[in-house]
Amino acid sequence: MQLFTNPNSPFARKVSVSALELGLAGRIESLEVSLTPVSPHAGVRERNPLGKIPALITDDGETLYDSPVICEYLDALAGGGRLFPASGPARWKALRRQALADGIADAAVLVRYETAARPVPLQWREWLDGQWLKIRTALDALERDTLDGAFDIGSISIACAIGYLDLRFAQEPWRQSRPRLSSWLGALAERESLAATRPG
Ligand code: GSF
Repeated sequence: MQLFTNPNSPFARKVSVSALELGLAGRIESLEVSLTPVSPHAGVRERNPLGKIPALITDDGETLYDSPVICEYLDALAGGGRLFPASGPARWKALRRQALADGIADAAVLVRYETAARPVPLQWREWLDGQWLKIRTALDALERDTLDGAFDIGSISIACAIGYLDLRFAQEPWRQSRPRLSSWLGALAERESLAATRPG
């Protein structure tokens, strides 16, 4: 398999962490690319019409995207039910956590594009504030979440989204008012798959 990826992408990191956890990393060749909406990558666009990473080319020559689909595919390849609970409340909890964390990462990536790629006179303050409101409100929800010991696609996604915040917005003091989330994440970050894929 081949994976269009970048070490600083929170979504591609979800795939790398999942592959390591499932013992599949050795079967995936990384194709490292850099891209933004204003500097697209032709090879990625050929495989993913949305022009986004991660995109996985399977051994059958199919391309899969986006990160939730790729991670669930890898889980199935490894027998299923390991990172994606098969059914019941645990499944919906993991999927909702993934959705919330991916939403944080989506908003953070948009803020990054607006501030790093968009010319300063065109930047829109209220729109940036709107993205930060999503991020902060979602972090507050995670602080209230019962962050149990389950290690699944939910916890992987949270670790990757917040890892991206720490990479790009190190000045954001999110830990100050969220001690539970902070200590939960501190312990999780020691895990081999997360330590090995730390961005930056
Ligand atoms: C989001 C992927 C994404 O935004 C997923 O895989 O879960 N829902 C998708 N990827 C960014 C790179 S990043 O992680 O910073 C991307 O490919 N951006 C290029 C673009 O044209 O938006």
